[in-house]
Amino acid sequence: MRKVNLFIFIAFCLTSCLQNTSEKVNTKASAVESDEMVLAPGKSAMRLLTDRPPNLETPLHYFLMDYTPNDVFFVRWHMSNLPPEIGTDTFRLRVGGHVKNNVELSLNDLKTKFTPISITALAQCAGNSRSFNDPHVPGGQWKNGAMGNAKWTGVRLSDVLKMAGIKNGAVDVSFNGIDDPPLPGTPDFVKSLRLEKAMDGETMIAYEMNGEPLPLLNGFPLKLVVPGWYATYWIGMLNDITVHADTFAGFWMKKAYLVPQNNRDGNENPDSLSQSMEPINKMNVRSIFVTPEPDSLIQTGSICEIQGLAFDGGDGIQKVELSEDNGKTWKEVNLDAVLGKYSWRRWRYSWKANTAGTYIFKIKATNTLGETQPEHHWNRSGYMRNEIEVLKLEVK
Ligand SMILES: Nc1nc2c(c(=O)[nH]1)N[C@H]1C(S)=C(S)[C@@H](COP(=O)(O)O)O[C@H]1N2
Ligand SMILES: [Mo]
Repeated sequence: MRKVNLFIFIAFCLTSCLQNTSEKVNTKASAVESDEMVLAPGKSAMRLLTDRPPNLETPLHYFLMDYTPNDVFFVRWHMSNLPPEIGTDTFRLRVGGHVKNNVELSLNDLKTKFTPISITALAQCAGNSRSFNDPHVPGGQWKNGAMGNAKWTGVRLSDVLKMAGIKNGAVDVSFNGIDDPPLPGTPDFVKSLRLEKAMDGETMIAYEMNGEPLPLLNGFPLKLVVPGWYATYWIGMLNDITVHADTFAGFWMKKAYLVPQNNRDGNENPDSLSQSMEPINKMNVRSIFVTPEPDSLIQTGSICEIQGLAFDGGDGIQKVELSEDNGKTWKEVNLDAVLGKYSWRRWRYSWKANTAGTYIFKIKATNTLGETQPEHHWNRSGYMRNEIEVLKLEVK
């Protein structure tokens, strides 16, 4: 298998993010819209979307595990200037801006001066599953593998902000990582949260993922973890936190990662696009099939173990229903134990393939708020996709 080196200091190609206002990756210079599998540093075989910047997708069968192994956890970067290594002794996290004391923390400070916490949470790219959109939308053509479930260990963001001392009148907190734009003039990837969200006691700075330091390609040494929110906010290689007395107006908050305003499911009509947009935030409810894979051949009379995942923004999955007759009738499937409110939840159903024929299965989750999935889902950027999934199986 081809090995790829994803770390560069000089920009070889014009991968200007300015043209890419959404979750887009450059599909001309170095992208492959195929199923090419590659070995990237620190990673096992993954599907390559682009190599500069690195974008790698997790093969579906790993979703038969409760936690996604670090060596196949999806990778999504906007900027191609990534350092090939980061010195653990010299690394510092800076906290500044509208605070009483500027703070500089080493990794050791974070591990010794704060109470550690662990949260199991699903990281899902806002553009996960974009390739299935109809009409087609430009951007990284992800299948369902731009997500992963992990146990994150680190410190509460609120504890770190309290150490710096927030001044009265603070509104937003912004987060930046070590990665840089390939060209001057390209806006650096900086995201922000409202102060209340930053202080909620769950938003955390993680130094471990599944009990290990984060892989470099997943944001070593520190990643902001915003449980229940799309992973665009989960800034990797985090080394700068700035508190703002005004609304933070960076490119990646004002021009990119926007969804139709006041619309929980993110749906948009292609013929009359929404006029008012807002920054994407909490994940909507969703379920997917993991096994069998589409168009699998099933033996007549056999028991077919159908398995998949369901998840939402942290309100909790209430039920998952499966249809074997293209949506005419539905029955509830069995749910595995809850691993945490921000985790995905695995579901399974043993189906007896009694009679030969073609079967169209559908899967639909409902959360504890009663929110469920639409028959059709689309928006201009291909974000928040949660259309009811269809699986076709042949029984022979
Ligand atoms: N520093 C930095 N953090 C970042 C990004 C980035 O480009 N740079 N991309 C974001 C997006 S859009 C996603 S989906 C997640 C992906 O995290 P992962 O690569 O560890 O899976 O990182 C987020 N954090
Ligand atoms: Mo993303």
